[in-house]
Amino acid sequence: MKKRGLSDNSFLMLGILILAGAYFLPGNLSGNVVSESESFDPGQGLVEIPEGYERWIIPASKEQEAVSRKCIVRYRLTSGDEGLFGFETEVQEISVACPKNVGQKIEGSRPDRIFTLADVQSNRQINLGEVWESNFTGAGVIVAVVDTGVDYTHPDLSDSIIGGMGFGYPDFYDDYNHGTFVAGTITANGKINSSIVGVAPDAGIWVARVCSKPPIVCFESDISAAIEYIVRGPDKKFRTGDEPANIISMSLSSDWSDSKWKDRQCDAPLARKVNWAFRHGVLSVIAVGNYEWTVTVPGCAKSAIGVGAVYKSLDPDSWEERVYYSGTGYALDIMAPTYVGTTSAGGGYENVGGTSLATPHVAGVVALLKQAFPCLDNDVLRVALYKTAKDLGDKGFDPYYGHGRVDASAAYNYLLKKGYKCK
Ligand SMILES: [Ca+2]
Ligand SMILES: [Ca+2]
Repeated sequence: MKKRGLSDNSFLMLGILILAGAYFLPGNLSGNVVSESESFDPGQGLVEIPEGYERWIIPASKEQEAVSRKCIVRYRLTSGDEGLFGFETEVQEISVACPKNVGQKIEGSRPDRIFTLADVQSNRQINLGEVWESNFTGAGVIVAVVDTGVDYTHPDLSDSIIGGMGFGYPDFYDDYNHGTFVAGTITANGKINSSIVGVAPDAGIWVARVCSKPPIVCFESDISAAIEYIVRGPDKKFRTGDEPANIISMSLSSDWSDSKWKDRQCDAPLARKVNWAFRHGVLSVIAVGNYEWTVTVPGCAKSAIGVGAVYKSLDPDSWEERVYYSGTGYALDIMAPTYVGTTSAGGGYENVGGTSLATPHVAGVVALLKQAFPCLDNDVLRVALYKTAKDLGDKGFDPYYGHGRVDASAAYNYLLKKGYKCK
C-alpha cells in the first residue's frame, strides 16, 4: 500500500495504488432537516428511539412527501465522537407521517449530517445528472473489477456482485479493502443511506481477485489470466456469451514504465494483453499510477482509458486541480475525482484517494454509456469521453490533465446529437 507522504513501496511485480484518505467533507444533502422537538405529536406513533440515539426527521423526498406526507425519521447513535469519517455512527430509519412543522428549522437543531459514499459529491463533479435522469444507471451492464477481490457481503454491494474468481487465489473475497473501494465507487447502491450511491448503482460487478493481502503483490501472470478469462469466458472461445464482462476497471500499476514521457503508449506484455482484450471487445479503464513523472504499465496501454486524479471539488465552477502525484505523460487520457468516500471490506466505509479511486469513476461512466448505447464500438465511446471532457490545464490535450475531467452528461449528449441509436 502506498500512503501519502510515505516512500514508495516496491512490489515484486505490480503494486496497487492507494492513498489513505486525507480529509472528508460531510454533505448536508437532505436539505430542510429538523430535529425532534416538543412540537412533534407523540400520538403519531413514532417508534421508540433506543436510549443513546438521537432522532432527526426529514422529508422522505419532495415527490413522496407531496403525495403521502410521509417522512423519514432517521435516528442515530451519538455516543462517542462522530468518527473520523462519520461512518462509525449507527443510523436507522423509519417512515412515518410528517409532523406539521417538517421543513422548518427548529431553534437549537442542526442539519442531519449525511455522509457520502463513492460519492454524491464526486458524482456531481463528473456531471451524472442528465444520464441518471434519462434512467441510465448501469442496469444490465457488468464491469469486471480486477483487484484484491471484493467484500461481496457488504450491504451496499452484495446485490451487485454477480460472480467472480480468484486467479492465484481460492476465492474472490477481499480481505484487504482495495477492491471493495473500487467496487463501491462504481456501484454502491445506498442501502444504508439513500444519499449514498456509486456512479452506476445498477451495474453488476464481476470480481477477479489477482492480488494478495499486504504486502500487496499482484502477479502479472494472474492479471493476464484474469483478462484472458474475461475476454473468452470459461469455454475459452471468443464471443460465445459466457464472457463475464466487456468493461474492465483496473486500479493496478507498476512502479515502472517502459514508455517515455512523450510516448502515447507502451509495449510491455501486460499492455499488449490489454490491447488484445480491446481487439476482442473488452475496454479497459486503468489508473495511470501515482508516480507524477510517468504513466505506468498497464495504464499506458494504447487501447486503455488511462485515468488520472483531480481533487474532489464541491463547487462545479471551481478550478479542478490535479493531485500532485497523479501520473503524467502523453499516455494519460482523462481525469476523475479522488479522495472520496466508498465501501470498505467488513461492511464499512472509508475515505480514500489515489488514481485507484479516480479510475472506477470513469469505468462507471463507461457502464452508463454502454447501457445507453449498447451497440457502439468501444472506440466511439472513448472518443466521446475525450471530446467532451472538461478541459483543464493548458488548452486542449496536455500531459498533466489528458483530455480533461470526465463529463458524463456531456458525453451522453454528444452521442445523442451524433444520432446514434441502438435497438
Ligand atoms: Ca466464451
Ligand atoms: Ca488541457
